[in-house]
Formats: sequence, structure tokens, C-alpha cells
Amino acid sequence: MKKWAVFIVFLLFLSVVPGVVADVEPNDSMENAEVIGAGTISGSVQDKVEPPDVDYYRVEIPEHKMLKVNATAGLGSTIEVWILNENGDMVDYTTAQNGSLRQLWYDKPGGVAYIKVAGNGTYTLKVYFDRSLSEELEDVLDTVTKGFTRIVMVCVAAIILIIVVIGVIIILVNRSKKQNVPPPGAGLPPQYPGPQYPSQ
Ligand SMILES: [Ca+2]
Repeated sequence: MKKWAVFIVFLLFLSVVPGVVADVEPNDSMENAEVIGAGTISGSVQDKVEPPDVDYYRVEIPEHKMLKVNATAGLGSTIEVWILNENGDMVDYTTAQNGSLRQLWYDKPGGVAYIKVAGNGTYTLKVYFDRSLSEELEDVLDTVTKGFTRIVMVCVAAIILIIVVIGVIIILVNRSKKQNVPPPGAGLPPQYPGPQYPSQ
């Protein structure tokens, strides 16, 4: 099949797959980056032309979330993918070839990120948001705190129970001692009545 026929088939594929967004030119710099959200983006880049066709996308990351990108190179394609911060500094990078999939991520809740694609051929980006690491850490700390609180409560309850049991034992022992005290005079040897004289 000729290359133009493959390209038309590719465009038809994009038009019938729901939720797939095609890259919209011009998007060759951060300044005119295509604004996207979570979803699947399909596009093509070309490094055999001057200037090379690269694609930029701008993503706003929701609060408490981190950005994840699954980048797949089309068959026979070789691509490079960057995630850049709002200043254009690289925060993640990968290359993918011939149908392979690579994942990139950027943990910046509430921040802005740019995705840059360069190379030669077609690609698909699956852009989605996951829980940020700080959220995960908060959950772990929350679980640990709840567990620790539970242990402390069980220990306090056990100590109170032990104190109550010891108190009851002391009271019972004291009561038992009082009941066993002999009446006055009990246990003394019988007294010698002394000599007996007949009465006159
Ligand atoms: Ca472009």
C-alpha cells in the first residue's frame, strides 16, 4: 500500500475512534502548544523536513494528582517524548520505536506541564492523572496514625482493666481478713477456776 493510502487509513481510523484527538498544527513550540486534558492524542512528527515538525501539548494537572503519559510509537516510527515543566525544563524523557510503549510521569499537583514529541513517524499519547505521591504518603501516614491510635486505646483499656481487677482483689482480700478475725477471748486457754470451797 502506498504511503499516502496508509496516511488516509490512519486519518480514517482517528475519525472513528471515540476520544482520540489528533494533533493540531501549528503546535511546534511551547508558545503555541495545543491545550489538552486527559485522553488519547494521536499525531505525527517529521524530522526530515526543515524546520522539523515537532508537537507540543500543554496540560494542567489537577490538584492532588500527578501526570502520567503512555507514549506509543507507530509501526516503523521512532519518537522522542519529553515532559517539560512550565519553564521548559525537562522533567522526564523517553524514546520509543516501532510500536513500543513507554511511560512518563510528572508529580506536580496543580501545576502546568508540556509534552513535546519529536522524531519521525506516528505516535499515540495516552494522557491521564493518577494520585500524587504526597496523596499516597498522606494515606499511608493516616493508616499508620489510625493503627497507632487503636493500639494506644487498646493498651489504655487493658491498663484500666488491670487496675480495676487489682482493686477488686485487694477489696476482697481485706474483707476476707476482717471476717477471719476471732472474737475477743477466742482461742485463749480455759482459765483455771481456782480451789472450790463448800459454802457454809
Ligand atoms: Ca507539529
